[in-house]
Amino acid sequence: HICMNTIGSYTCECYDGYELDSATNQTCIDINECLGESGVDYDKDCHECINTIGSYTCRCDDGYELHPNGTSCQGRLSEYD
Ligand SMILES: [Ca+2]
Repeated sequence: HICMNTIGSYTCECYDGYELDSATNQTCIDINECLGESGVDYDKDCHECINTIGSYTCRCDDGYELHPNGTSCQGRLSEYD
């Protein structure tokens, strides 16, 4: 993660998919996007959200497959493939 000195202290920023541990404000920890809201914290087309370190992935309903971006589901018979 990235830390910046400020006057008398310092602050840290985390890479995408991570957030500062609120207990210490010093360690970046994975965000569990799946605990959030569908369409806000994870893709609304993600049928079953599965948290991963630094990101998340999805398990898709029958007839759907994981989108190449790994974070949503798309119809298997899509004409847009
Ligand atoms: Ca995550």
